[in-house]
Amino acid sequence: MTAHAFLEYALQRDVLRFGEFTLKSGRTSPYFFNAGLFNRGSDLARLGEFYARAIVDSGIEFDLVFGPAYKGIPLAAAVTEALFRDHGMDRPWAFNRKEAKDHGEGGNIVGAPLQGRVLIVDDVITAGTAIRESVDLIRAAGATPVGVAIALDREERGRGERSAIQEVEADLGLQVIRVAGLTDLVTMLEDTGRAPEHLEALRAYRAEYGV
Ligand code: OMP
Repeated sequence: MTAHAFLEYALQRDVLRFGEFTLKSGRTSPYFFNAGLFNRGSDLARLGEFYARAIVDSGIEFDLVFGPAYKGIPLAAAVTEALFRDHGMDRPWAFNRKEAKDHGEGGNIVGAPLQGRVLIVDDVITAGTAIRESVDLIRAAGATPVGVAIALDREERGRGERSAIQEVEADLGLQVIRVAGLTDLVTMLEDTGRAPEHLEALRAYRAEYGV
């Protein structure tokens, strides 16, 4: 199963770690997914392959891939490359600068003109804060965000009682495409008997913040 293969890879590369981590949302998590540690050429090639497969399987229709600064930028590059290499889909891509620029080419968007149906590529959704910022930015440019592709769905509550993903889908009108989720991780650890000492903590965390 692709999700398990992806999680295996993330564990092997130390991108997925167990311990005690404070999240952006303030929650204390027994695991953390640090996509920045996919820091080799082979990682980008494989990562692009996983995302591209999930995107194509979802059947989503889109005109452009957008990578939000900073971590989304190499992801969007890897994904557009893999969409072309593995699936013959040659799509434009763009990203934003975080800093305002007052000289040179101007503007905060780099790459292809930000227009049409936009697929955002990001690393993780926890409470859904980061994705809202990207949606605002794309709409402000006059384009239409239609979906977001992420590597890991932590399957947590968003701002209210619904899951962050349900909120993103219902409130922002985006189709969420994910390579793997927390349930996949728990199942994989159960099936392989790996990291039994962390499994309990994952279950407890899920009982507290999951949906
Ligand atoms: P939300 O904005 O709450 O959805 O959190 C998503 C962001 O949190 C990601 O874009 C990351 O910057 C960061 N994050 C991770 O990278 N990995 C995790 O496992 C958890 C988080 C997090 O802080 O929730």
